Amino acid sequence: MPLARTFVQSLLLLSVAIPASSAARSTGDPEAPRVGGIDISTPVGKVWRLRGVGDLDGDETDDIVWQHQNGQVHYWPMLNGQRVDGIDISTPVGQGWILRGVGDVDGDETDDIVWQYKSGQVHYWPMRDGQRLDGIDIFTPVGKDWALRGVGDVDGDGTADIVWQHKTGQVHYWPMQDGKRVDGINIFTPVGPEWRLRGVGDVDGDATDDIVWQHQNGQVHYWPMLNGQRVDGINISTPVGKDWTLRGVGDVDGDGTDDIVWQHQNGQVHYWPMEFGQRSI
Ligand SMILES: [Ca+2]
Ligand SMILES: [Ca+2]
Ligand SMILES: [Ca+2]
Ligand SMILES: [Ca+2]
Repeated sequence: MPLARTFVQSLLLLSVAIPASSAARSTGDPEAPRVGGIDISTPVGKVWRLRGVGDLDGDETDDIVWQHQNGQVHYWPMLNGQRVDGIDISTPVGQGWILRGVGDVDGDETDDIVWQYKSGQVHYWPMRDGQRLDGIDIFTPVGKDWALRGVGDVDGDGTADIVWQHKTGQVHYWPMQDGKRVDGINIFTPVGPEWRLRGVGDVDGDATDDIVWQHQNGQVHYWPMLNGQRVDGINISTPVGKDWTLRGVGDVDGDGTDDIVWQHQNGQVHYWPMEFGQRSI
């Protein structure tokens, strides 16, 4: 896979940590009991993996997207933050494909399922009414040193963008239009390797998706985004232990602000309703 020179030429090596004053509050102490948040009924076993959160059926509430270890993709239509059904999606892909994210990359107002083949070719399924309509390749001029981390509208133009991270840490996105990549743009990345990019979604409700991080100590943090660039870095109160994993960001309760979706090591799915970038419960 050829490496795009434009990416490399513009790459900046950045490893400046977020100042301790902004990173140390309310850390995810592994001994701390979970506080607040809402459980979602989780009638699935460990053979299913929670892969993403997005509105596959176009009813304006984001759905929870799963994949079985045999490959089968499945989703839970959500209503008011609870699961109302469980529906299989036709899954004509082989073992080398990884479901990387969910977002409306073609701008038709239904979220699409984004795949990548073994750290190479990116591909998406346009979705309608919760079913797959097609399978379309997206031009992928990146090498294996880039990881596809999330899908969301970081530039606020109404179409979801594809968010990458280089092994050096640099965050980068592809603005998308009609399911096609139209550019490749670096995002200023003042965080070190102790932070992990966990998801993309509009947690502050300003209609631009934000980038959600988690520190190795558990602390959740987000970058409010504007026109594809980071405008701040804000901690979110994180009273959960290491037995919870941040799995996705999406509006599962349908109030117009994306929520943070977790899964416990025992399987239980849970979410934090968000309001203005902070937990409301
Ligand atoms: Ca939905
Ligand atoms: Ca779409
Ligand atoms: Ca966009
Ligand atoms: Ca936002």
